[in-house]
Amino acid sequence: MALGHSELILNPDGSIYHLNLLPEDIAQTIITVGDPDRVKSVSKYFDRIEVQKGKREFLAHTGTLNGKRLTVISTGIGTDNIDIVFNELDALVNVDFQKREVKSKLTQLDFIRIGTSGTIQADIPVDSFLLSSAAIGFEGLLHFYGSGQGRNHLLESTLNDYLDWSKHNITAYAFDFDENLAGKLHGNHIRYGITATNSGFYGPQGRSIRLKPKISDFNEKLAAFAFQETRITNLEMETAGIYGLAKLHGHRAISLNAILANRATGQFSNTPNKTVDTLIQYVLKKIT
Ligand code: R1P
Repeated sequence: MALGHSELILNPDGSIYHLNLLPEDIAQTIITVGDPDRVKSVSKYFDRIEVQKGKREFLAHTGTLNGKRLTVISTGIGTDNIDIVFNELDALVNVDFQKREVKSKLTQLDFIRIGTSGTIQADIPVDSFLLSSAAIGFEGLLHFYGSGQGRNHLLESTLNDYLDWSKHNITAYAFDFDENLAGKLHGNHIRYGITATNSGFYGPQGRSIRLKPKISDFNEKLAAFAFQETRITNLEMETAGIYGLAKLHGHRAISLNAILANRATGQFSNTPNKTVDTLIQYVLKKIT
């Protein structure tokens, strides 16, 4: 059945509503970054840039590096934006825009997030790199999809039982990374851990400037959770949504974070731009 004009919204030039992109504008390997300014920090390393388009916080550059076609796109902050970016990127490859119908054959995309994050573990230094082996979402995005089949139920139930935060109306969901894609990005200095994603930067990450978070031991409680020899390592605002929506759409995703803050020791990186640039160069070398 054809998708209605209110459901699959296309701009007059045939591009998808928010991203302003045409199907031919994107590559099969897509780097996502939060900050629109980080898009050019990635594409400046491309040999050639063929597409530069954007709308709102969603800026995309597509080009080639060492013969491989790549797209880098900014998502802005938060999983509300991840919902838009992942549904629309999927539609660009898996929906026939002329017929307004889902194509019968799936095109699989590879997503690599290059993000920034704060660790909650005292022994993880600032300026280190962390690959999320799983992500837990407290912000609720995946509760709006029939996502049972793709979730890590054991992690989810073990964590929710341990936290006992349903009394605060907080129930986490959990998804794993794509192991094969992670294998491609592996390196000696990459750390692994479970990433916690939430809906804000202050209260939802246990930060207090003037307002006190309702759960006073939020970070400490997460930091003390152990699951199959892994632990919760860091807090940010996108990875759980990325892992969930990539899995449900049949795509592969991994999230790499430059650790800029250590919430347990109170430190912040003295060289955040250099650290992010080093991570960008590492990723580009690994995937091309
Ligand atoms: C908060 O400052 C933002 O930085 C982190 C968080 O997830 C949030 O989006 O990631 P990015 O640097 O990729 O945006």
